[in-house]
Amino acid sequence: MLLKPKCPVIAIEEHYWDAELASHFTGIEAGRPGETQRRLDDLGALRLKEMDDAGIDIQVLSHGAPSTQKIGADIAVDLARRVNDRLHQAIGRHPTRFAGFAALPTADAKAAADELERCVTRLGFKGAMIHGLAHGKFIDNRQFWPIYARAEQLDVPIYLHPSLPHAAVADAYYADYAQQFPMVVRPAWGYTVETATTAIRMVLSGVFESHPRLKIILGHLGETLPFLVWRIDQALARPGQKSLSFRDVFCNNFYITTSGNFSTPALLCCIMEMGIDRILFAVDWPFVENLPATQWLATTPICDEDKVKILSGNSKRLLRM
Ligand code: GRE
Ligand code: ZN
Repeated sequence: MLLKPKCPVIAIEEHYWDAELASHFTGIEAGRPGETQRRLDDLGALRLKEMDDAGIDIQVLSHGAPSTQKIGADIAVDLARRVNDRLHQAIGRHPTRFAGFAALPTADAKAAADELERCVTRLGFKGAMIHGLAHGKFIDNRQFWPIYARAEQLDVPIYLHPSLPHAAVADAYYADYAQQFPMVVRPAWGYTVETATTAIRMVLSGVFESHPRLKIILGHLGETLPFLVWRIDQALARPGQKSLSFRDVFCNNFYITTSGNFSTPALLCCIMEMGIDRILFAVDWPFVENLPATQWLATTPICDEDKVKILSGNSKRLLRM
């Protein structure tokens, strides 16, 4: 086995499950098959053993999709508080091994901003995670901007995580193949398209003009955007459009993680387009196993100093750990 440099390993897109929150869902959103669900439900021995076996020191925990993004304000505002309080208790049982991202009741953006502040200032959370469309809307919509204003004020990032595509999209784009290839709707492609679209819309919305210090994290090596940033930037700079530098916003306000995408060519592309300081280690456990992630990073053809930045240096700085 290749030795990794001596440094802590912090993984920042690592999921768990809250039974009360999940009781509001049906189908695949209510729980994942077998072993995956057993791991989502575990916040103790099994999780810690799989972290230890792969050399992961700390998981920054977040709920699995769709979290609180499809629950109405009447329920979600109080529910998110209980969910975050329970996560806080779980972190308290292993405070050197776990940290957390908050679940936010996006149905009421003011309440979501207040919950973000409570979670950061009172519970020590590192930011929040939002999963896909919120209540059928893309989250660049102005109704959600109070959340981004507060995140900027608190200087914590918002992690944009995939969730199931809009039902009309799933039907028009994937129905022909969803039976034979259920993953095509999710991590194989559907998640990526939906999340990349959200990120592009965030840039187009002007939210980074109003909130220039807003920080957004994308998983999965940036949901294809580092590969496409040149083309998107060039196309949006053609005449006849509102003035905007896509590259400036993408490379200044966004961070990306290695979750579920352990490709060396893709990583090198990300480093070349965004710089080493914007790339953070993540696995996407338990949807993806820990060991392939740490083994892969150890073998990447980058110097130890850069590996240290990815494995924990960048998250120490961004998440103040
Ligand atoms: C899921 O939410 O079900 C999921 C992920 C990431 C990869 C695979 C997967 O979040 O099924
Ligand atoms: Zn994930």
